[in-house]
Amino acid sequence: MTCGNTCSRYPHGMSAKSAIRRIAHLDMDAFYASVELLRYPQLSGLPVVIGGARRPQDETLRQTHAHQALARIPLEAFPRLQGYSGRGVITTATYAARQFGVGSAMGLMKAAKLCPQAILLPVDFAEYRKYSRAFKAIVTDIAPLMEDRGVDEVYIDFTEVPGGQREGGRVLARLIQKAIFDQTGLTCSVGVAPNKLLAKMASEFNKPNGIAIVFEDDLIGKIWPLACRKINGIGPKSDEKLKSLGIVTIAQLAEQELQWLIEHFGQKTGAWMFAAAHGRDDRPVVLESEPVSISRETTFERDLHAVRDKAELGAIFTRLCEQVAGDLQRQGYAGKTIGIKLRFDDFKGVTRDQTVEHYTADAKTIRGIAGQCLKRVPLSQRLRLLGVRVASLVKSDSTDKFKENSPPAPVATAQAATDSIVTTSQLF
Ligand code: TTP
Ligand code: MG
Ligand code: MG
Repeated sequence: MTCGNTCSRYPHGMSAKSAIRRIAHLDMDAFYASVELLRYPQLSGLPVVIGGARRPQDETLRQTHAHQALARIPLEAFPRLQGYSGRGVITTATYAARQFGVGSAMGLMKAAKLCPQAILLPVDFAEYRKYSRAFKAIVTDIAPLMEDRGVDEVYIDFTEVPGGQREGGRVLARLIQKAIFDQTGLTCSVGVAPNKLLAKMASEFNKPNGIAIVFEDDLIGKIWPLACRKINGIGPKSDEKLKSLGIVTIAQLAEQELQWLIEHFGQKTGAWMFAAAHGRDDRPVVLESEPVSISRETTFERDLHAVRDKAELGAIFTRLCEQVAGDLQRQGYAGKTIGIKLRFDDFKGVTRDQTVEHYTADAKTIRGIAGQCLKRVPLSQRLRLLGVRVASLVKSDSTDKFKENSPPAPVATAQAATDSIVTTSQLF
């Protein structure tokens, strides 16, 4: 007599060996805002936006109420968006604020028009990093194979974790969600799927505080109706191009022949798009995630013009390159894709990059290449922001003086690079 299902940890008599691949993507809900609400619980349920530099009224708030517990500061004492004037940008907003149409990356002045009553708090990165480390430690206590994907998200391999297969991963997802909430007071959303690509999409399905389970069979019903833009790696540019070719949904993308996609997007991207549209992705969950790019950017005090403010702009540009070079050297990396990011006075953005033969972490070299990138942008409009980014990174000690043929780190793939734009843009 065989032992059958009853003594197996896996459903349907499945052995550990044949356990199906279950990958989770966990993303914290309204992360910066939720961390702020831990110290100001009186703001819960209210529209709150986080962004901009610390202002005199923020200091007043803290000083006037220093003798009180922060949780007892009356609502009237909090600064509102109304009347905001300045150049700050929203990092995130509570779900209550999102109902008014405000959200990440929007200028605070625009947000003030949409939701003047929203409470405005300045960013406190140190606090967010503390909670970022805390929630990740809780995850690895339960499921050790975790990949850090930035301040508020991780991938977790559920496949071999006890209970990781139950209800397609829902039981373990619930356990992790509860442990994070019990120990930090923060909520998160989790998607569990056969791979990272689908898990990342699934984690958004039931936000906030939700869980979504996706199986291979769900591709047609749950994934194909979505817009192509929902695929992590299809950015605004590729999306525009797809739209111009008449492709809006993932289903439409999946209808295309591999060869046709390669003709339009090149071998690498075309093949990747084809696989993604069919829900295929075999990237492993890696414990140590290397940074894919290192960048610095600055928003000017006033808009600058490339010709009229040439000297000032040049000095800022050089400083950014020096800072990026310093970051690279301190962290032990060199890169060979140098890029710039500009935002014009009308908030429109543009990026340019160039990949060179040799890896570098040298400020002058970066400045030279970034300068060439800048020449490829029409600069008649005034600028409000300038950024410099170095990507295609390798560990500098793993390179032979950064020679071209040094093995690139495994992270330097098209897809990882796209992931990192999201991650590093949060660090700007
Ligand atoms: P997200 O996970 O994209 O957003 P979120 O956690 O605020 O909200 P959601 O519930 O939709 O996941 O980003 C995590 C944090 O990164 C966010 O709290 C603030 C920061 N961030 C920025 O600073 N700028 C940005 O443009 C974005 C998108 C995020
Ligand atoms: Mg989040
Ligand atoms: Mg996130």
